[in-house]
Amino acid sequence: MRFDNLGEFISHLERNGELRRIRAPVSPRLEMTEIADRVVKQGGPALLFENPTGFKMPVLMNAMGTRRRMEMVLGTETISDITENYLSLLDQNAAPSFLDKLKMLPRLKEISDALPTVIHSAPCQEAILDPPSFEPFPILTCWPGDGGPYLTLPMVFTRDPETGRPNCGMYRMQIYDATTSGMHWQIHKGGAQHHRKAMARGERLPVSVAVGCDPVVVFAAACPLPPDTDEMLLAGLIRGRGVRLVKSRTNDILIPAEAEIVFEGYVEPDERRREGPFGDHTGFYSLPDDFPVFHLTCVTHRRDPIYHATVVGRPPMEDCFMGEAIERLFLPVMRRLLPEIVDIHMPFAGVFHNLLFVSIRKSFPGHARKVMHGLWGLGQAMTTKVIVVVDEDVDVHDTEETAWKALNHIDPQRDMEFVLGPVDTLDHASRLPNFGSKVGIDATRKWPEEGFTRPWPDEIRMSQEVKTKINSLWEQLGL
Ligand SMILES: Cc1cc2nc3c(=O)[nH]c(=O)nc-3n(C[C@H](O)[C@H](O)[C@H](O)COP(=O)(O)O)c2cc1C
Ligand SMILES: [Mn+2]
Repeated sequence: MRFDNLGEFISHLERNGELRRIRAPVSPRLEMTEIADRVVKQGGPALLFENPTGFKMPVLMNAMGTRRRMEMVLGTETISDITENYLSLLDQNAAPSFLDKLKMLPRLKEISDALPTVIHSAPCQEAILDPPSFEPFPILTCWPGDGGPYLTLPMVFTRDPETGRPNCGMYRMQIYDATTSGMHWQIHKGGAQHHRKAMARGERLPVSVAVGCDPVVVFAAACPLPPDTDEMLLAGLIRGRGVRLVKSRTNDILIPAEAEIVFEGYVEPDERRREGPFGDHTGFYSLPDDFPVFHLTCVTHRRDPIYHATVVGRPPMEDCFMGEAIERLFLPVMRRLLPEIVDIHMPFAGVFHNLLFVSIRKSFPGHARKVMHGLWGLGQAMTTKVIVVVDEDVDVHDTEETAWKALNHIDPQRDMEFVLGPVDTLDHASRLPNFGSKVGIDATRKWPEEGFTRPWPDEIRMSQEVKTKINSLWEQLGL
């Protein structure tokens, strides 16, 4: 099942009993948060608030808030299928032999079908709001201590000022007034990189922000792709059909033609303004800090737009399920660079940057430490605070099993690898913003070649003979 826009996805959710329409008036100020938070924590449906108090358009929340709905978004039976599906496509980049190329021919078509196409008349430009303003939109104030209302699912499009290459990232935007907002791209992200280049040239950076789209496009905006890799191409690969783009009205940025709402504008090179606090996906408020400022110059939208939002906070929240899908999707990419990786898992409580479990096929002394450093050298995994490396017999998706085996297998002083380096902007405990310490825990079996000469015990398991005997007795025992 593929969707061209948010409306088609909503209909699909509704036909499958995955959507609840809420007719009662509910305020986007705190009230929608309280409802969505309770529903996501019960594994409940997507929510369409049809009567946001004080606003005319409906608000969609919790659309991707379960594994099942994330599977619907990505068009896979199970989340783990994603890994298999994209592995072979990604394999293309690995200098294939001639025979491999022949085998890949049908897949090459898949890639060309996935390229974005540019059209000239688009649903997202059916209406123009004059004068441009954020005010008609039911933008949520999520938590009581928040600095204001925030766009929480914006797809922020920029172009590299030197090469013209596009980037799309999801960076929250705090509304300051009718035509200005914050632009919370953290310094490690694509948008921030484009902004640094614009600053070096002393130029304004044009920015277009889409809200609401085919959920694959929304998901792609949150994916940690390498720099200069187009998020819209990834969306096209997952959709099996290229994303249709259209030029923004007031700048040269291409935006998804099927978006619900588009905010066009720019960010000045040197302007900064206090942003925050914001009840964040760590479950804590991120502290106020200075961030770039977005100036709104034009608003276009569909005739009857749907405002798409999420709320983040103490996990599990909707972003956890997006993160889980990202974990599955990027596992083959990590394996390509670190082939000894068997599996990885980031438990929700670790809010992605705090904790990563990785199982490896250990083949040489110090291998676990090599993998930690490899992970800290990979894109956004660079900010992982705690990496736990285990042997391949550990199911990293089973947090109890991982904790049990890892804790049994470590001598803390010997097995911790402390490093200093970049940490997540949302880490409120690091000694400095964006810079601090991280730890890797080598919880693999220790080898004599690593200086461990005591015997290593076996895991306790009953013999198959006894098991079979007890199986045959079992019914008789009435237990
Ligand atoms: C709901 C949600 C909100 C997010 N908010 C931010 C944010 O405010 N700032 C930020 O830098 N990243 C945020 N992220 C993470 C980025 O979208 C993610 O790191 C993405 O890879 C950025 O794209 P880029 O690699 O092209 O910069 C958010 C992700 C989600 C799912
Ligand atoms: Mn990017």
